[in-house]
Amino acid sequence: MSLLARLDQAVERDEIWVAYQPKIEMASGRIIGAEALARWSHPEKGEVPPSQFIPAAERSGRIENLTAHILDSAVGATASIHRAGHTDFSIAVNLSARLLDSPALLAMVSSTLARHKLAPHHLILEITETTAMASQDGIVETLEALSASGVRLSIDDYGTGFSTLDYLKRIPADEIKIDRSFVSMLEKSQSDRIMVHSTIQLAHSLGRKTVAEGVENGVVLNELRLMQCDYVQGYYTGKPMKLPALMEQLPQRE
Ligand code: G
Ligand code: G
Ligand code: MN
Ligand code: NA
Repeated sequence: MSLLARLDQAVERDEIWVAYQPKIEMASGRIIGAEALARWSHPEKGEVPPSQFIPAAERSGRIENLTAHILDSAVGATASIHRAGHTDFSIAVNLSARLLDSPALLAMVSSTLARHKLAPHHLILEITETTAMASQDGIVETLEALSASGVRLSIDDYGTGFSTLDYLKRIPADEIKIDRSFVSMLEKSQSDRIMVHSTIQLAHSLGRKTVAEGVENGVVLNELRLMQCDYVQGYYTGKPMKLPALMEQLPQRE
């Protein structure tokens, strides 16, 4: 059976699950949230990477169903983290460009939050820079409606889209995630260092927060601290992990 034909079943059978990568606040060193990353444990093919099944789901009209499943898991997990006492924890979920056209998106998001009794500002939706850039009026309206509902928005893969800066004004983003291709080169490349530093300054002057992705060592972490980057995410501060492992890393209550 093809990967695609198995996708609906995979959702029903819970073969598709969510890994959580910690997001660290630079100022406190605390885990203040996580990014939800889809995983497919296929019974025959083993671990199928999202770079394979997400595009397949997009092409075949299955992305809405798949995202509903991932969003439900991620928001449910966050509600349980809140019940364990970590009430400022927030969750970031990746949103495919396709979904921004979907009239059902807003209802999907708000019903999921309501079902798990999670306040909207604890959910961050990540859209890639390429999606944000191509934003036609319809998409901007969808993003504005999401933002007005209290959900936060993040621009993912920032710096990879050969963009004009114009869209940064138009998209109500709360946060910019600097792509790991720049972050990983911080140590060695002067031009990447300048790129990252000026992105942080630009974001701050527009009132947005910054996240550096792909932090793989302490030298890079320290450079980002000097640049006053707000949050970091990367293998050095935490790999994507299952929910119980993430919960173990959160500070225990007395
Ligand atoms: O975790 P990993 O490096 O394998 O993820 C690869 C890519 O898959 C990342 O770019 C990530 O944004 C994307 N991805 C992971 N989970 C989801 C998801 O639930 N929805 C969408 N649209 N993309 C996802
Ligand atoms: O494209 P997006 O930012 O949504 O996806 C994040 C992807 O980056 C995930 O697949 C995650 O596994 C991967 N990732 C997270 N931290 C690191 C890191 O420090 N190094 C590398 N190479 N990949 C990372
Ligand atoms: Mn992402
Ligand atoms: Na990214």
